[in-house]
Amino acid sequence: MADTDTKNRTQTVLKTAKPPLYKVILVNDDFTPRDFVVRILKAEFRVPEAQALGIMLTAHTKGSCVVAVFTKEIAEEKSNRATEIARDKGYPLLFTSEPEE
Ligand code: TYC
Repeated sequence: MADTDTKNRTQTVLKTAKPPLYKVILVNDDFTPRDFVVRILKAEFRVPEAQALGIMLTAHTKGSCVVAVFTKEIAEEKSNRATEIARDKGYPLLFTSEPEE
């Protein structure tokens, strides 16, 4: 009997799903000084000066600009933190996050 036993040799290969990514978006307003926007991009998102200037100008002229892409949790954390720092200084500067298409 024992030698007629069969074994199910089907293997399940588990693939690690990649976490969905979220964009952090900088939103334009009429009140926050340009140099403050550049400073916060450098300090909170580790963006180099020239790139920070480019992101700020794009948001300023087009209404918004993608700053960077992170996992959901990090994107939300960073946009909330940067927005709060601006609020503390009395500026209406807004960072939001949304899923990448
Ligand atoms: N529009 C602001 C000004 O003219 C500067 C600014 C740029 C503010 C980008 C927010 O996301 C922003 N002072």
